[in-house]
Amino acid sequence: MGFREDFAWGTATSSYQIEGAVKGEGKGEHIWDVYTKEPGHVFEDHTGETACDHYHRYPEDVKIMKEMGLKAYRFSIDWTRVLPDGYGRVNEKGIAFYNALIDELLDNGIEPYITLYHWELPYEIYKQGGWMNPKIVEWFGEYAKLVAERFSDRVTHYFTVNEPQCFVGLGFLRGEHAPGLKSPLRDTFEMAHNVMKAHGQAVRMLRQYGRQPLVIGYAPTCGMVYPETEKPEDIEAARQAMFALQPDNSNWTWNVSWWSDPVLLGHYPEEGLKRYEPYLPKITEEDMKLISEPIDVYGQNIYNGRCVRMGADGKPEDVKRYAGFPKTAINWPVTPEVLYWGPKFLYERYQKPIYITENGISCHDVISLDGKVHDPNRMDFLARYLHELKRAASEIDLRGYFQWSLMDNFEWAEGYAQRFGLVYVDFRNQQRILKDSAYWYRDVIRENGNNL
Ligand code: GCO
Repeated sequence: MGFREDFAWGTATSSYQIEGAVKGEGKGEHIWDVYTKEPGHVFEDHTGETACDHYHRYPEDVKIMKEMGLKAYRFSIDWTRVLPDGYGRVNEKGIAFYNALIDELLDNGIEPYITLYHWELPYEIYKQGGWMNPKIVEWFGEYAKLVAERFSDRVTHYFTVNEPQCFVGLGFLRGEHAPGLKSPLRDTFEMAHNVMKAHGQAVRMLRQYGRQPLVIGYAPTCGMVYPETEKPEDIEAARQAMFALQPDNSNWTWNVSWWSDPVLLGHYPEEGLKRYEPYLPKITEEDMKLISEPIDVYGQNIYNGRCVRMGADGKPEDVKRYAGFPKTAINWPVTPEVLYWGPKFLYERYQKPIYITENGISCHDVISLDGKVHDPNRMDFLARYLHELKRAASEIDLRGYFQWSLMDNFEWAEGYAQRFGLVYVDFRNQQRILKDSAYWYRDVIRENGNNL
């Protein structure tokens, strides 16, 4: 028992975080291009203008992936690199770039997994209302059709939208990510509904225009929940808490069921329909049919979670973390149990094969005097998390794991201050150095996780 023979051991990245080349290649502007130009939005006013210069250095990066023995690589397409306005005119240079990357991956025996939307909302569409404009459903579909037509002869795995919780919540509700808005709740529920419709439309287009049968999934995120003990009542408490709504409306998007029940089960959670009633847009049967267009696999980005137990009142209660609880450089708690309980609860509820589409840690990595990058904290973190995942792999249909991230990159509002990579990037000169963890991960892949 353990990981299946064809388990997809991979790493993940996203376009704006690594590509660079934002000018001169026919790319249009998206909300992050615009947002990062204004001082005060990102740590020390960093931008993704050059990032890891992956656009020019992808052959070297694929070579590194091969050295690490990766079986799979999850990357995203920048919508505005292929459709500068989000619809209409196609930028052939952008298509050529992704074609070259895909070919390089395949030549090196690495399976490409494409994410359609990792937050690059075309500025042209944003000006027309962005996710508030119902036309975005068609526009996103047009983009998915183009991707299917141009890439699906070679790429069979797709994820539609990445972390809607974050791009709606941080971008439009809390104002911490592009475009930096604090919109009324009513608007954010409308956007969320359109995001899910756009997801459904993309699924339809990928199926219709795919040049072969495709494997299509969704890649949401959220904090997971795990039980304090394995007593049935604590497990039940964790299960309930995992799919519950946020107590606080000002952070409502941080939730699993509102985003996944419609897509996988075809309906919004009852409790939410009641609680959010004053803020909801018109929801039709036809909408729900589109949103729940069947998908093949379920992707989930998992970083950490809360521990709960069943309280004396029969309701889940949080278990307080002890003083000095382990945390990462970005201050996230280290909670390996989420890689067992998270996929397990998700599989139970949604009955779809699961991919962990992201999981990883930021550390204070430095180049040591010996010229290497030693990152014992990352190896320890991954060993603990993957050990839990291995247990899950013996119980549920688990297809793959994408470590976040291949290399250090532009960490949104944190700029380059957070290093999540298995590969160190020296942003002064774009030198790549495999960290100790990259070699450690290579060994895990080689053994198919049997050494965990
Ligand atoms: C995502 C994530 C990544 C982050 C990573 C670390 O949405 O997929 O935000 O882009 O870099 O999760 O925070």
